[in-house]
Amino acid sequence: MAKKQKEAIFTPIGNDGSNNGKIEKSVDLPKPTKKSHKDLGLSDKDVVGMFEQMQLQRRFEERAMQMYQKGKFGGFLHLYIGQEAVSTGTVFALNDDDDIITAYRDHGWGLCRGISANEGMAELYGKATGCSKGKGGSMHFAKTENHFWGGYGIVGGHIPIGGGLAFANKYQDNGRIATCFFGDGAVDQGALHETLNMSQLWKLPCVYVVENNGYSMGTAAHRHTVNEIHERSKGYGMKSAVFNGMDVFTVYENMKKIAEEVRKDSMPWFVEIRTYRYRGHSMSDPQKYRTKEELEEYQKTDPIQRLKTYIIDNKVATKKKIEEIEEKIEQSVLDSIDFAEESPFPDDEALFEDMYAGEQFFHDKK
Ligand SMILES: Cc1ncc(C[n+]2csc(CCOP(=O)(O)OP(=O)(O)O)c2C)c(N)n1
Ligand SMILES: [Mg+2]
Repeated sequence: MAKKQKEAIFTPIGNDGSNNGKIEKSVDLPKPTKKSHKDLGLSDKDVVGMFEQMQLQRRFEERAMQMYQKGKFGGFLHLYIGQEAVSTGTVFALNDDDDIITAYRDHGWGLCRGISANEGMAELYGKATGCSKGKGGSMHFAKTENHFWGGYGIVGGHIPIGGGLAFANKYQDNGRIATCFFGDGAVDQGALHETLNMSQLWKLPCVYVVENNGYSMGTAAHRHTVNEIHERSKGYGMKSAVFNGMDVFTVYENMKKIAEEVRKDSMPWFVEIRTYRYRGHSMSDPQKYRTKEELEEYQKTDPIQRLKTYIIDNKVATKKKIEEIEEKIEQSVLDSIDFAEESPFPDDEALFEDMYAGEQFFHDKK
């Protein structure tokens, strides 16, 4: 009797990256909100501010990519391009002193939480004027005084720290919540599940958010994980949501509601925000795992273009005003390159500084 042929575990991808002629959508985008900015309680100024912020993140990274390609700095460089509505909608929805922690795709988050283009670019160049004094680089942007805790390179490794931030807020009874962002590649890491369990048990005020951008390095989400990601919450009896991350109003609307609930009830949430990264995983990625057509499909939903059209069509601001903002941002990013290039590298002694938390505490004890 002929042996039954083994079922293929993976759908084969053509060697030319064509996926055998099929356009495979790696992430299904739920429908965006139909509400206007006024329905959401946003002023015209807020909307223009959202545009400005997303445009800054985009131009900063496009220029950073160019400088990297010119060999101006090295190391890893993971770009957030395409995902800007997630950071921007969230930061507008949260209070300024709510905590944010994320993985290594962190430039957009840092800029949104008040790292200037100068401080960001200098950090990429490893200069002492950078947001992490030039000792963190691309993956370790941070601005703790603005409650942005970085920037972590180990997939899922920062998730318990996110839970810890929420624990501290609860312990200090300060009314703040924590938000912890990570990629679809982190959803099967043990650290996530240990943290979800303890968070539900201890009623921690934390929003755990998967930024599902379709891929974990070169592996599409449906090839590395079973079921719908947001359903992970069920095992912990945790409240959850899934929504579109290519529309800044949708992110704002949902994150605002969730943050209010988390603050009121002191209970965690598990959220999946669906988005898409336009560039490779990092700078050395030939992107054989997806087609040009797939990328172009998602680019049609571009969050910045979408908001720009909304602003002009609804007369929130004039086309001229938008162009002025674009020019201003372009100039600030170009200036940041000069600033980074002219800044000094950290002194040798800096190697021994910032090694331990509470150094000040130890000094005080001496
Ligand atoms: C524990 C661990 N395993 C493997 C890696 C190597 N690695 C770096 S990024 C990455 C993919 C993560 O993808 P995802 O979580 O979806 O985030 P994205 O890059 O899409 O933002 C992997 C496997 C790592 N950094 N840490
Ligand atoms: Mg991913």
